[in-house]
Order: sequence, then C-alpha cells, then structure tokens
Amino acid sequence: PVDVVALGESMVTFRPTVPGRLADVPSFDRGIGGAESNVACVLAAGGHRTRWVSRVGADGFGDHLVEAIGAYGVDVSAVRRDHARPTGIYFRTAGDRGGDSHEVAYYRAGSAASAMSVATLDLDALRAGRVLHLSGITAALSADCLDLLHALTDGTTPGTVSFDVNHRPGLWRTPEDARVLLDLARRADLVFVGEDEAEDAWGVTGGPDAIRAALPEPAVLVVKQGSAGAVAFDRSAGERRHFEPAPRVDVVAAVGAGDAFAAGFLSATLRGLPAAARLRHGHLWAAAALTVPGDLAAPPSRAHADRLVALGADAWG
Ligand code: KDG
Repeated sequence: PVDVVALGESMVTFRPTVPGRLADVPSFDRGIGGAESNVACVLAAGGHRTRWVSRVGADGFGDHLVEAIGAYGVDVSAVRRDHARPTGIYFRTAGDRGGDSHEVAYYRAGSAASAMSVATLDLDALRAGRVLHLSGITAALSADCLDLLHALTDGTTPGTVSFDVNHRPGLWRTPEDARVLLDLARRADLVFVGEDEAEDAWGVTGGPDAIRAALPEPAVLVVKQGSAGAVAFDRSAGERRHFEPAPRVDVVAAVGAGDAFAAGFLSATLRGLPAAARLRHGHLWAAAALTVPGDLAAPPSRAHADRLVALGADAWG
C-alpha cells in the first residue's frame, strides 16, 4: 500500500546562476519544483512509499520531471502525458535570503497540469494512499482542477486528506478569488497554513486561535509561524493546542521549506507519533530544506531525527 499520494502540478524550475534581477541575469540552473511532488520526493527520501499524480506535456521537460521525481523513488506510473499542452516551467531569483528581492515568473497558463480533472486522471490511483496530499496551488490552475479538488474532498476518499493552503498570490486573479481556499481547507482532515497566509488569503488576523476559530472542521490544523515555530490543534488529543519552536538555522533559501515541513509532519503522523513530535519532525525536515538553495533536501535519517526530537525543551527553546 502507498503511504502518501500527492496530486499537483510540477514544473521545471530555473534559478539564476548569479545574483540579480530576472531582467539582468544571463544564465540559469535547472531544477524541479512543485509543492506536492516536493512532499512526495522528501517523504520517499525519508523511507515512505509515495506516489505523485499529475499531467505533464509530451515534451522534454515532462520527461525530465517524470525521471527526476521517479529517481527519488516516487511512483510516477499514474502521471499522464498530454500531447496538446506543454509542461509548465518557472523562473525565480535566488535572492530570497531575506525574502524581499524574490521574483517568481511562472510560464504555466494552459499547461498540461492545468487540464487535470476527474476525467483526465486515474481517481483510483489518487485514492489508494493512507494519506492524499493536496494543495491550494491546484485550486488556482483551472476550473477543472478546482472541481477535481472538490471531488477528492467530498468525503469519499478513504484515508486522511491532507491540504496545504499554499497561497500563491501570483496565481490568483484577484485577492478575493483565494477565499475558495478556506472552503477547501474546511473539507480536509489535516490542514497546514501559515499565519501570514491566513491573513493574506482569508483576512483572518489574531494568530492561531483565531485561525482555528475560522477553521474548526479539520481534525488536525497546523498553523506555521515562520521562524518562530508552529502550533498544532489536534481534536483526537482533546483539541489540545501544542506549540513547538523552530530551531534557528542560517537560511539559504526558503523555497521548499513548507513542503519539507508538511512531509516531516506527515511522516511522523504515519508513524503514529504525538503532536509535539510531529511538529518537531516538521521543523527538522524544514531545516534541511532551508539550508540548501533548491526546493529539495533529503531529510535527516529517522534515527537521527528521533534523537533530536527527543532532546529536552532547552535544546528546542
Ligand atoms: O513550495 C515550493 C513551490 O512553491 C515551488 O516548488 C513551485 O509549486 C510551486 C508553485 O506553484 O509555486
């Protein structure tokens, strides 16, 4: 059986080889990106069985994505090739240490993945995992993609439906359009959201408690507070509120950290660990991603991570 099935668009990504604005840099390094396949890759690197479901073009970039993601040990057999639409790509600047000079340019409108739908994907392959991991990026890609998310969150998917809000302002026509992400989050069992995302996408201010009040339905809600840490609300544990501080790291690039956090939290969830340990695994896996320039970093080994998680509050505070 598959532990985690992840659905979403992946793209070939291009990062400048020298610092600077997209307007100026002359050459780029190729990588792979895609929030949901990142989760599948990192979980596979951490020893879990994962599957990525998507559509890519019948082109070289599609070949590269399928090969590179497959090389992590992710099952790519349910990825469909689209002969009419291209694989999406995107460019982003590397100057994201402090976040301010970060530029993202997507070339994904009309992509193969924007044609993901209940008719163009294998729903059985999607519903075969202990966890189905979805994100709000898919909701922004097309009306068909949004319908697909509604179908997968209508209560008929066995296992846990995990939803990372992943609000990407550049993908939404108007700020109001992103409110649909709140409706989708309500339909999931496990939700990851940043405190800043809840404010930007939904206008919910006031921190984790206010976000929980606006989003009481998911059994588990994780509110990420950037470098400060994260809070989990877990109904099965009596709706106790757990806060775990994040370790301090020298950030090289923040991209992919949210995906790694979700992967670490999911890994610990699959292992039946309590909320505090799930948060700490999330933080450790995120720390690995924060300290590399690309989206993807192998997580710490399970034995190593378990030892770090077991350290007392002093080491974590
Ligand atoms: O979480 C990282 C993603 O943002 C990146 O890989 C690209 O999926 C991506 C997106 O749509 O922004």
